[in-house]
Amino acid sequence: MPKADLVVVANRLPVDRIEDERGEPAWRRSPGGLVTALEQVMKTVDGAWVGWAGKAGLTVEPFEFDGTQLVPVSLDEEELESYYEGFSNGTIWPLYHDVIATPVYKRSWWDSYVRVNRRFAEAAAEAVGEGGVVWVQDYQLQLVPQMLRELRPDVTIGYFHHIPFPAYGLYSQLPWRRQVLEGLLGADVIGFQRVADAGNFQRSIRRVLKFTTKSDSITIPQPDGTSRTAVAKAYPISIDAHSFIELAKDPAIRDRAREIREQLGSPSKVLLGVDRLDYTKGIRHRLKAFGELLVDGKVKVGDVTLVQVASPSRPGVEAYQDLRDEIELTVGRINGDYDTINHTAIRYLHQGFPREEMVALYLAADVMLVTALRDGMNLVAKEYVAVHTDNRGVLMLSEFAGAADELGSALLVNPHDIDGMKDTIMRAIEMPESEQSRRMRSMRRRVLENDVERWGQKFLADVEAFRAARTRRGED
Ligand code: GDG
Repeated sequence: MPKADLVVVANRLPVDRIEDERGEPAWRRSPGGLVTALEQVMKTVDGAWVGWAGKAGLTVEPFEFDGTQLVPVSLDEEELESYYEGFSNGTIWPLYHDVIATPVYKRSWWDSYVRVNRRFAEAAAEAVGEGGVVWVQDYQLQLVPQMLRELRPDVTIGYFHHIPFPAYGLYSQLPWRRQVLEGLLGADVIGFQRVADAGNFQRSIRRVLKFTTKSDSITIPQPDGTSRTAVAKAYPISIDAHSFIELAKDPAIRDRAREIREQLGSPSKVLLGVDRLDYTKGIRHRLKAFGELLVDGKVKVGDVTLVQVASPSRPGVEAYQDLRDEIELTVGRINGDYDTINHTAIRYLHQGFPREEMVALYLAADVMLVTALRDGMNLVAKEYVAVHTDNRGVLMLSEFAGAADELGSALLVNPHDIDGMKDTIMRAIEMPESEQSRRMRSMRRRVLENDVERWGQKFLADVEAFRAARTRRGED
């Protein structure tokens, strides 16, 4: 396999394994935002992507897909339980989302996390060319930067953290807090969603490792008495706004949006929630606020409908099974009390949909409800804004989602304040078109200017600066 100049390392490869028409295994590009984000960058360089192929026990040799080398890392059933569902999604995910659910600290999960991170680091070390760049993605791989640095000191390393980084008071619970920080500090550039996340990270560095930080820079003492510098700062991720706008212009999708409203019984207002079924997303709080508005008689079935898409997520993790039960009980109760033969209060869909249908739903919705209790960014908020080319529609956005830093013209809410949420839902429903337009215009400007391509360019430009400095040192 030729060595790559840029290697992306992520938990998942950017492809899904499917069966073609003849029943033969084949690969299809997966729809995620990260894949789209990096597609452009990868096309212009000799790129490779290291990641899990999505099926336990599957061992596949590296192969080329659309001009990129894909390097599958194999994970068996046990590792998926301990590294992925266990340490990543049962320890780190709840801890980093402000312990909304209780993190579980299990030593066997940690051991597996170390082992699997090493496997990813070795695969990346193998794939990258002399003096190349490796870009590590997200919380499942926090140890990879340092492991890789030890294997390949010639390589420049970036790491991007897609979820929040918690305040020190919470982070310090982690029994392996030192090892994780040392793992991340193996990178030259450590990117976060919000300025506050970068600040939390730097504070943990000062408290746990006693290293000094100044502005975005961290000074890391080296064994030989010298020191090196790493940068930790915010690079808010975004969406491929133009591809969403293209879909929003498609007459078939616009027709579908009209059809959705008709099929809901033509209510005067459609409210929408789109989330992975995850306890961080505040779906229960949203349902509570909406349910109380029905009880209070402030909204009437037939007049207002809430569509809630909750795409299936992490069914192997117990907290997610419990959450699903709770949400479905609540939806069933509300609908049981308020539905009529021809209208529903909440159209609940525990399903994934093609992107075209998601855009039709966004277009059909008068109000988008993003009520996360904690969220790294929340791309749904940005997607809703991007497709409303007519500047109609209202975004209600949790102040605990990273997107709130950029989308200050949304109706910002504290999802824990149910009365506040109820008032804001009513304000959204009743908002005059002139105000909708003023707010939407300003949000769209932000999203269109700072799209995902720009995000990738900014991050990689900072990584390149480190690579250039390394080359200069090498030449001295
Ligand atoms: C993590 C961080 C951060 C959802 N259901 C369907 C579907 N989606 C798409 C949405 C959106 C994406 O999935 C979800 O992105 P979010 O940002 O809302 O949330 P996470 O999955 O939690 O992502 C988050 C993100 O990483 C990026 O850094 O923003 O904070 O938690 O694009 O549209 N897409 C389709 N069908 C569905 O049913 N096609």
